[in-house]
Parts: sequence; C-alpha cells; structure tokens
Amino acid sequence: MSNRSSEIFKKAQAIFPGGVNSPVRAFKSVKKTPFIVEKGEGAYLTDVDGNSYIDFVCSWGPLVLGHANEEVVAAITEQLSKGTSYGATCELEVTLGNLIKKYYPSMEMLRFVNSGTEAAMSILRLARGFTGNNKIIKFSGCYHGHVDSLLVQAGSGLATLSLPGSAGVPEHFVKDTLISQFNNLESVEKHFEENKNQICAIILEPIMGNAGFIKPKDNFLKSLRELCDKNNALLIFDEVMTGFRVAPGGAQEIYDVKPDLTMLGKVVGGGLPVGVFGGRKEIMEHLAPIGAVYQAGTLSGNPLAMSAGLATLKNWVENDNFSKTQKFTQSLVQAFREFSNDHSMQVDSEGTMFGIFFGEEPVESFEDALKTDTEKFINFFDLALKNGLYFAPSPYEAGFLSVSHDNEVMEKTYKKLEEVFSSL
Ligand code: KE4
Repeated sequence: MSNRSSEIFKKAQAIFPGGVNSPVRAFKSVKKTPFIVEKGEGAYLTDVDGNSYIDFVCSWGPLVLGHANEEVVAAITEQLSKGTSYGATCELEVTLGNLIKKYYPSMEMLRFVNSGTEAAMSILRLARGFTGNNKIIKFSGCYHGHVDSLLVQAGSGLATLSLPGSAGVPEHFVKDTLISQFNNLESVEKHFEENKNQICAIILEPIMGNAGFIKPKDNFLKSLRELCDKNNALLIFDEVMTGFRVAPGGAQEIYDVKPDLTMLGKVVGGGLPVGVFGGRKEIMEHLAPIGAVYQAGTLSGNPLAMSAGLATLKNWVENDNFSKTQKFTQSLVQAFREFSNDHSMQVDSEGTMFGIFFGEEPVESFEDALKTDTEKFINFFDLALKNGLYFAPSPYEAGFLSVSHDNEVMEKTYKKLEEVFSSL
C-alpha cells in the first residue's frame, strides 16, 4: 500500500539527489525509504501518514529543548517582528557570544558563522594563517563538515556510505592532511617526527560522535595538548556535536584540557543555522578586519538565529535542564544493557549524548567501529522504528536526548525497547 511518505519521497528524488538535502537522511545504510516529517513536538516526530516516533536524533543534536519548544518559539516570534537579518551588528550577538564565553573560557574571542562546516573551514584557514604552516592532523572517523581538505577518512555520512573520501577534491587539497587513529598516540607522534615544524594543528572531535560514540581513553586528550605544546602546533577541538551536549562546557570541561581553538554549532543555534569558532585572543586577532586571514558571512550572527540560540542555552544550562536530561540518558544506557543481555552490545554515554554498537569488543577507534555488527544494527533500527523509536539511521552516528525526554516518554521508551530486543 503506497503511503504519503513514499509518494512525497518519490517527488523529492526527482529534484534532490537521493531525495535528500543531506546524505545521512536517505536511510541508505539501513536499507529503508525514509519517512517524511509532518511536524515535531517535544520528544516526538510525526510523519505525513500520522505515525509518531520518539526522536533520539533531535535534528542530529541541536534540539536540547525538543521540537517546537515554547520559549524558543516565543523568542523567534518576538524577534521576527523586529526583522530577521540586519547585515550589521546587533546586541543579541554580543549577549549570545558572552553566554558562550561563560561556558567556554578558552574562547577568549569568537566569531559566528552559519554551520559547523563554515566553522571548520574558517578555523583551518585561521590556524594556517596564524602559524604559517599548512599540514594538519585529523583522525580517521572524525567528521568536521564537508570541508575539502578534511573529507579524508571522515565519519558521519562518508562512513555511512563507506566513502574513503569525496570525489571532486583535488589531490593537492589533501596532500597536507595527515591521518591518525583516535586513541593511538603513536600515530600522532609519528606525524610530528616526520613533519618537523610543518604541522599547524591537530583537529579532532574530543569525544567522537561521527563514527558512532567513542570516548577518549585515559590521558589521550592531555597527551595531545602536550604534543602540540612541544611542537608549536595548535590544538583544535571540534565541539560542534559535544558542545553543551556532553557537559555545559563540552569535553574540554570534562577532561580539563584547554584547546587553542574551539568550534561549536548545533545546540548554540537551537535549531536555526549557527556555527561559531573561537579561541586565544592572539590567534583570533589575525582575522579580518584587524588581521590578514579573511573570513565573512552574509547571515553570520543574524538576530533571528541569535534569539533562538539564546533562548535555547538559557533554558538548557541556566535552568539546569542539562542535568535532568543527563539522568535520563544514563537510565537509557542502563535499559539498553538490561534488555540486550542476549546480544553483545557496547553502549555508552556522556551527558545527554549516547551511542550503541553491536559486537563483543570495546570500540576505541573508527577501525574498531568498522568491525561491529552493522547487519544487527540495521535489524535493530528497523524494529525500533516499527515500535515508534527513531534512532540515527546509521551505525556511525550518535544519539541524543532533550529535556522533553521526560519520565513519561522514557517509560514508554523502555517498554518499546524491551519489545524490540525480545524480537531482535
Ligand atoms: P554542519 O555543517 O552539518 O552544521 O556541521 C558539520 C559538523 C562538524 N563537526 C561535527 C562534529 C559534526 O557532527 C558536524 C555535523 N554532524 C552531522 C551528523 N553527524 C550532521 C548531519 C548531516 O550531515 O546531515
């Protein structure tokens, strides 16, 4: 029986490659036709055929207050009557910027952009402009947006589609991109030995969320800090996904490691397009108009997105909704471990972000993640969706909760999960 989702998806396929405006939404790796969304409300997504799902994707992280949160809607509505974009500085940018600085003291100065990709592109150019070096170390499985020189052994959609890199990126764009393995310090030391005084920075997701969910071991992050100090290289934390998610102050707060530069996104826009990068003042002052590193954006810092970001952060960290949601995230991990006792799973979380792998072995790198049981993940995803639970449609993504994932929603979730694992 055809339904509205498949009818609309067919029309989407006629005009968008793969029927989507971002590859991971195509449900390709889980071998299904994606549902078409009619609306989001709190912890729920409802498709055009009236099916509702408890949403553990939360728009890939931004929606810490759930869909259509009333404070965020009110803030956007109020701003709408005063205009959406000025192309000139407004106080909202300063207010949101200072709120971010309060939780990220390493970001002595910052600049707003419109996506995580733009933040990555800008931070890379700034690191090269400041140090005068071109080589960059990244980690296999880390994804920093679709920046040409970072689309090498990246995670997220590339891992989902088993793409080693991207067509259309000229060899000379990636010749300065050196690849290491997450949690493998020697693989980083080697690059510094072989490329003395040529490496401008290390960039990484301090907790990986684009190869599935993978935490740094022991003193991995502290050791990267020491390596950068010893080799005059910058340490860049991509906290687009972990920022305000794993802790209000991100992974840098949890592991007490101070990066030279940080990029944020997702949560800071509360569902509207916002990215931000920042760090040490002496580095940031190399940016135009006071420095020689050019970077710009028509809608950067626009008041509409700023108002959404402010309403989101205020209600998330200032109202202590973060710690409430963290508790429910921990209980979800507990439920996974309890119901899956016949299936070997690796389940872990940090703050309000979690991840699941099917397999016996702990997952400490992208290489480990590639060895997990993806067929079992596909079956799990399919059964979960049939039971009204929507997890990320890829084994190489993470999961998220919002303040709307309250006691009532999570009780329903546990019942559904028990059903899923009884038929898996
Ligand atoms: P955007 O350009 O998509 O706003 O951000 C890129 C980005 C940068 N850094 C990290 C750590 C990220 O996770 C992302 C984007 N994350 C993916 C999901 N894993 C976005 C979803 C998508 O690509 O559709």
